[in-house]
Amino acid sequence: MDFPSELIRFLTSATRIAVLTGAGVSQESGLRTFRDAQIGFWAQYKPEDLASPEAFARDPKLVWDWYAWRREAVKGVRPNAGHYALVEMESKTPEFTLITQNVDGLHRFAGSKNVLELHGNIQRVRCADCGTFTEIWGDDSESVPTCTVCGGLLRPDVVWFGESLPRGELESAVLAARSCQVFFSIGTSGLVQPAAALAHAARNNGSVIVEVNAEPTPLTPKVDFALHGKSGEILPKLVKAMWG
Ligand code: BV8
Ligand code: ZN
Repeated sequence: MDFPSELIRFLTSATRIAVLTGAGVSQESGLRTFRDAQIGFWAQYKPEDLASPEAFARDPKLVWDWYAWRREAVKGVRPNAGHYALVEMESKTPEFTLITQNVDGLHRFAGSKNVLELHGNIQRVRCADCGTFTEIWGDDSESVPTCTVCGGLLRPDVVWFGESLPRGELESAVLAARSCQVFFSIGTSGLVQPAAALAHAARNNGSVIVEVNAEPTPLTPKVDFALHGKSGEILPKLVKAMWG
């Protein structure tokens, strides 16, 4: 794949790069994206109908079991070439911020340092009432495990629809989008707010916007460079074209 020489020139001279990733960057590791139809038992549910406080209040066991199933899926996969290309890009860029919507932890697992997890992390579990984090919990198949401190129900430490994003991470992400010279939007359909607004904040700041995605998205008409294909294939080639 040849890249426009103008894009390579921008990237090699940039000292401040911000990247937003979505579930698409983990697809080649074998994780289904959020919007992909669920499989097996879970095919009967839409993710948006499970990833919410209302769903958890209505049927905590069903929601807990969905996350337990996804936690196991994450344990079984490894970062792909796209994750590692972003580690390399970070090592070559003075100011690099990796903002992710993903909850799988694969960017840190691959070695990325400055990672902002806007939607939390599925490997972390906390009490729905007192917020105490825990690494261990009973695994009886009848009920949702409870907090040893207050007896409240345990839940995954992810941001559900209708819940606010972690303030610190969101503020840092907005700062990075507003101050970067190049903003990448990678493997995301750009449908979920407020994460999707970051690309527009970067654009208003005059950043060069680069989209790397398997298919066009609502952002595509507004980007400077649209690289359509698999991030695990495009990103390593892009890093090679930038730094040999
Ligand atoms: C909030 C954690 C309010 C949980 C997730 C109407 C209009 C606008 C906004 C709203 C609205 N109604 C409601 C809202 C707000 C809502 C929202 O945005 N809804 C959307 C659906 C319209 N947002 C919220 O509720 C947020 N909170 O707004 O709070 C508030 C304010 C003040 C006070 C109190 C409350 C919270 C949003 C966070 C939700 N949690 N995840 C979990 O994972 O279980 S979001 C979830 O969706 C994932 O994090 C994922 O990243 C994200 C997007 O899902 P996907 O589509 O799977 O992934 P992605 O978008 O990344 O798409 C995959 C892309 O990759 C595709 O384009 C595909 O082509 C591409 N691809 C696939 N393979 C590859 C590839 N690309 C490259 N290479 C490949 N190999
Ligand atoms: Zn508790």
